[in-house]
Amino acid sequence: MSTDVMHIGPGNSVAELKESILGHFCFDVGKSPEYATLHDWYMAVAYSVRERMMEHWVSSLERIRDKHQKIVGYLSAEFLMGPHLGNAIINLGIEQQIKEAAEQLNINLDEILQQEEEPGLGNGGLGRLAACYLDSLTTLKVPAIGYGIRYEFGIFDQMIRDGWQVEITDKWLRNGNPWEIVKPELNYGVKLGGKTQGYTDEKGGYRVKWIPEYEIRGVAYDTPVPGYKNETINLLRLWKSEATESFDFQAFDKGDYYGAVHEKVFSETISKVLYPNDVSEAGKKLRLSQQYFFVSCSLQDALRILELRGLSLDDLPDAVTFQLNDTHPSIAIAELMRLLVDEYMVDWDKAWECTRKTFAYTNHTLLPEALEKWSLPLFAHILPRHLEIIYEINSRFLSDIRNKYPGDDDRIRRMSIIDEQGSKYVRMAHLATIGSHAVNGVSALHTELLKQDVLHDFYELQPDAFFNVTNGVTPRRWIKLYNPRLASLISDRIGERWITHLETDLINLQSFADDLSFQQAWRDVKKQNKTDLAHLLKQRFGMNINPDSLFDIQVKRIHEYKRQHLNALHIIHLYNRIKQKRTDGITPRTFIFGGKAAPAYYLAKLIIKLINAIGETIDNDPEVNQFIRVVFFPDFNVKNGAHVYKAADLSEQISTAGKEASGTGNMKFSMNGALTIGTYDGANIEIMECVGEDNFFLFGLDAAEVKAIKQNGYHPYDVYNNNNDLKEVIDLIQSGAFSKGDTNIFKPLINSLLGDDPYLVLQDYQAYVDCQQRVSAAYNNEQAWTKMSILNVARMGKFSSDRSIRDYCENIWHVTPG
Ligand code: 4GP
Repeated sequence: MSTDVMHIGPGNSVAELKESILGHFCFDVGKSPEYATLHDWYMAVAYSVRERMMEHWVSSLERIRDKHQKIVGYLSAEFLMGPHLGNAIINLGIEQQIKEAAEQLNINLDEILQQEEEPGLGNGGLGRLAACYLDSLTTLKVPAIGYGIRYEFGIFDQMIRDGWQVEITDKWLRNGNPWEIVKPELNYGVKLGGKTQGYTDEKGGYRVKWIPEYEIRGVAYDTPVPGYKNETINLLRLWKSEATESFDFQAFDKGDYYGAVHEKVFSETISKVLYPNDVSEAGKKLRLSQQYFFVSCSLQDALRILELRGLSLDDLPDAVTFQLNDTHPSIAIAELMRLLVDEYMVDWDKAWECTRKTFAYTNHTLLPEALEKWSLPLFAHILPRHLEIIYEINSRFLSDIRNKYPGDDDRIRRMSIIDEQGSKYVRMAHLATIGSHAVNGVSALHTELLKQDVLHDFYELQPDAFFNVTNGVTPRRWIKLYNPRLASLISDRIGERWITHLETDLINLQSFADDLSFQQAWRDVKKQNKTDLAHLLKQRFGMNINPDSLFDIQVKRIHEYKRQHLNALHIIHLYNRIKQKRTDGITPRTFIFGGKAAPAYYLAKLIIKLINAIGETIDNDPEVNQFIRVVFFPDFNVKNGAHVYKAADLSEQISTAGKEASGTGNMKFSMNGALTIGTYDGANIEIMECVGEDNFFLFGLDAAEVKAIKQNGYHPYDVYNNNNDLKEVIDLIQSGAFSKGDTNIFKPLINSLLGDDPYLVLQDYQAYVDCQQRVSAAYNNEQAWTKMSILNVARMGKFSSDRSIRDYCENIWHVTPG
C-alpha cells in the first residue's frame, strides 16, 4: 500500500511546482491569479508544499504502526512552532526550485513567507524547545507525536502604546490554516466533574467508577513535521474541544435558545485560549481542565495505537514513552492509572509499574511561583476520581518512605504529593517525579540545583532516576533558514553536513578563525544582517538605528529574574556619562529589546515602559543619540526572532545566577555569531565552557554566592548608598528625567530595587558596568572581535537539539534513532 502511494507523489521540478501552485489556486483558493492577494498566493504555495510532505506522511504513519518501533509521545501544553512554510521548504530541500517557480510566477517569495500567521501556541522557552525537539526527532527518524492543545487564540500580540505594553487577541486562525488536517474520526470523550461510586465487580473485587457531571470531546488536528531532507514526517497532534452534542433539541423545543447551544459554548471554551504563565485564580479551573483534556485524549490515542499495532497493555512501556514537558501534563500519571485500573481492570501494582516505566518528566523552572499546585477543593471539583487515585499513590509512596526513614515526619511532610499547608494543595511536581522513571533538568547547573534543592529528597531516594539533558536548538531553523548568508558562508568552507551534524562538523570552522579574508566575509554577513534589521525597524516603526554601531540585544520574556532592568541601568549609566561629557571609551551602541510581559505582571510591564521611556528621551537628545540608541521591538515572537538573532553583536544573558533553568536564546545568538555578556547561570555556563572563557564576557555572582548573600542578609539600600555612580543612575530615574518630570511613575520599580531587590540587580550592577566596558574595548578591535565571533559559532555544536534528542534517546527513552 505504502509503495503505491509513493508513486503518486508530486515532483519537485520548477515546472511541477509551478503547475502545482497554479492548480491549488484554482482548486483550493478558488480564484483566478489575476485577482489574487498576497495571502492567496501564500495559501496556494503552502498547499503545494504540504502536498509534497503528504507522501512521506503516509509512509511515516506506517512506521507508527510498526510494532517494533517505540514512539515518543511528547506531551506539552505549549508548542511554539513558528511559521511552517519556510521551514518546510528547507527541510524538503526545495528552496531553489520554489524560488525559481515563484520568480516565474512573478511573485516574491519573501513577501509570501511574511503572510504566514505564526501559530503562537506557547509562552516562551518551554514551548519553543518542544518545537525544536520535534524537528530533531523527525530529522533523527525517531517516530514521535507531539501532543498538545489546538488553542483558538494563542499568546497575545503585543503592541506598544505610549511606551506601555498593550495586549491584542491573537486570531491566528482567522485566515485559515493550510498546515493542519482535521481527523474527525480521531475523537475521544473526556469526562469532567461529578462524583465517584464504589461497586463490586463479578469477581467480588472492590472497584470505583466515575460518574461525571459532563463530558466533552477532543478532536485531533494533525500538522506534519518534516525532517531535514530525510523523507520523514512526524505528527504534531493538537486537540480541539467540542461538545458531545452540539445542539440540545429539547432545550430548543422549550424555547430556551441560549440553553440549546450552552453546552457547545462551554465545551469549546476548553481549547479556546492559551494561558499566559501568570494565571489568576479565576482562570485556574479552566487551566486544569485544559491540562486534563489534552492529556486524556492523548493517552486514549496512544492506547488506540497500541491496539492497532496488535499489542497488549503489558507492552505499553516498550511501545510508547511519554515525556512530560514540565508539570502541565503531569495529571497524565493519574489518568493512565485511572484508565488501567478503572477501565481496563488492571491490578494496581501492575498498573503502577507500567505507568512509571512509561513516563519521564522534564523540569523547566526552579521559580517557586511557577511550580504548579492545585487547591484540593478545585481539584476535587474537576477531577474527583483522580484525586482519589493521587491519594492512593501518595499513601503507598509515603508508607515506603516511612519504612525507609522511620520517624522522619518532616521528610514525609516535605515529600508528600499533598501540601498540607493552608487550604491544602496537590503538588504536581511531586506527582510527576514519583510517577516517572526519569526526571531531568535542562542544563548542568539546573539539574544540580534540582538535586540539591527543589527535588533533593527525591534525589536522595533515587539518585539513578535523575539526569541532565542540556537544551538545544535546531540549526535548521535557527541558522540555515533564518541566517542564509551565514549558512552559505559556513557551507562554502566546511560543506553542508553541519546542518545535521553540528556537533562534529561545525568545529571545522575553527581553522578559519585567523584567516583575514574569511574574517572579512564574516563581517560582511553580520553587517548585511544588521542593515536588514535597521531597514525593517525603520519601515515598520519609523525607528532610526545605525548598523555601524554595536548591536546589543536582549530578547526574551520580560521578567525581573531575567533583569532587563539591569540592562536599562547600564544604559542610563552611559546616558549620564554622555551628559557629563565623560564619553571616553563609549562605543556607539544600539540597545535592542524585545519580549512580552505576562499581562498581570505589573513590574514587568513597568520595565517595558522604562525601556521605552529611556529610548524616547535619547531619541530627542542629539547629544546622546550620536552615541547610543534604545529601541523596543514590539511583539517578539519566532517570526520577529528571525531578524534579530542574526543581527546581534552582543547577546544579553544576565539573569540572576540560579534562576534561568537553561535559556535557549543564548544558544541562538551565539550560533549566529554574537558574543555573550552573561552571568554564571543556566546553559551560559556550558556555552562558556565550549566557546572558551576568553570569548565570553562573564560577570556577577554565581548561584552559591547569590544564596549566601541572601542568607546573610542583603541590604540593597546600602549598595545604592555606597556606589555614587549607581546612586546617580537611580536618582535620574526618580527625578523624572525619562518621564517628562513625572516622579511617581517608576516608583514601584525603584521601591522594589531599594527595598528588597529580590534578583540582586544592585548587587551585580558594578560588575556588569565594568564588564560592559570590557565589551566596548573588545569591540573596537575589529579583528580580535571577529575571531571571537567565529570561534563562538565553531564551538557551539553541542547546542544542537539533535544532541539533546540523542541524549534523551539514550538515557531516558531507550530508543535508537533511525
Ligand atoms: C523555560 C526556562 O525559563 C528556560 O530557562 C528554558 O530554557 C526553557 O524553559 C526550556 O527548557 N521555562 C518556561 C516555563 O518556559 O514556562 O517554565
